[in-house]
Amino acid sequence: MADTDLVLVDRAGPLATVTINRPDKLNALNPRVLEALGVVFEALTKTSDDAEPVRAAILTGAGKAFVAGADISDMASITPSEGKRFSEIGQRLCASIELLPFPVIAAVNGYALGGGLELALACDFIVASENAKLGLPEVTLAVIPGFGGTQRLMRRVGIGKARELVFTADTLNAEQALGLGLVNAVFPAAELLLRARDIALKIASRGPLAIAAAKRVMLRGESLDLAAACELETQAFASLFGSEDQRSGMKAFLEKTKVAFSGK
Ligand code: CO8
Repeated sequence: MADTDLVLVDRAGPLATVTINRPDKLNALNPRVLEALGVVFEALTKTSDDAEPVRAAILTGAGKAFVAGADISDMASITPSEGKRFSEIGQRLCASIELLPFPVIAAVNGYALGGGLELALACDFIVASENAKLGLPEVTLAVIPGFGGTQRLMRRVGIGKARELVFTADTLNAEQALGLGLVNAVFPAAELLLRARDIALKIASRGPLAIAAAKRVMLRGESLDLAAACELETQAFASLFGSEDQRSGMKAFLEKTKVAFSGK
C-alpha cells in the first residue's frame, strides 16, 4: 500500500475527517503510518484558495478498529535505541496534534488499544461507538505505553484508575470508558461519524481564534499551578479583544443578528 493510501483525508467545508487506512492490520501504527499522519495534519493547517480553513477535525480508523496499537511485528526485535526513536516519532505526532490550532475529535470505532488509545488521548476528546474497546495492554508484551499514554491517561481519568488500567492491562468497553470520563459520548456504530461531525460542526461555527486560544490555554494550563494557568488565561482572553470576530460577534449579539466568523 502506498504511503498516501495509509491515511485518507476527506474535506467538507470547515471539517476534515482523517481515516487511518490499514484495516487488514487493524490500523496498527508503524513508522510509515505515523509519518503519514504527521504530514496530513501539518497539511490541514495550511489554507489554500479553493478550500475553507479547517476549523475542526475527526480522527478515525477504517474497518473494525480505530487502531489496535503500535505494530508489534515492527517492535518485536528492535533495540533500546530503536525503541527510543519509535517512541519519539509517536510522541512528536501526539504533541503536534495537541498543538494544532483546531480541535481534533477521536471517533473510536472499535479497538483503541496501546498506541491507538495513546493517539486518541492526544486528540482533544474521544467519542466512541457502542462496540468500542479501549485499553493499554502494553504490559502483556512486557513493555509500557510509549506514545505518552501513561501521562495522558493519568491526566484524563486520575492517577489511581490510570495505574490500575496500565498495571492490569484491562480493556474497557464503551460504557465503562464513558463512566470514567475517558470518552465523552457513546453512539451506535452506524451513527458514530455523523454524530462526531455534528459536534465538530458546532465547534466550527464558533470563533476560531477563541477556540484556538481555549485549546492552547487548557493544554498548557494542565501542567501549571492554578495561578500561573489563570495568568495564561488572562493573557489569551485579553489578546482576543480587537479581533474582527470579537467585534462582529458581540455587535451581532447586541443587535440580535447572526454572525459568521472569519477567523480574523
Ligand atoms: N500490531 C501488528 N499487527 C496487528 C496488531 C498490532 N498491534 N493488532 C492486530 N494486528 C494484526 C494481526 O496480526 C492480524 O494480522 P494477520 O491477519 O496478518 O494475522 C490482523 O491484524 C487482524 O488481527 P486479529 O486476527 O488478531 O483480529 P482479532 O479480531 O482476532 O483480534 C485484537 C483483535 C484483540 C485487537 C488482536 O488483534 C490483538 O490483541 N492485537 C494486539 C493488541 C495489542 O496488544 N496492542 C498493543 C500493542 S503495543 C503498543 O501499542 C505500544 C505503543 C507504544 C509504543 C512505543 C514505541 C516503542
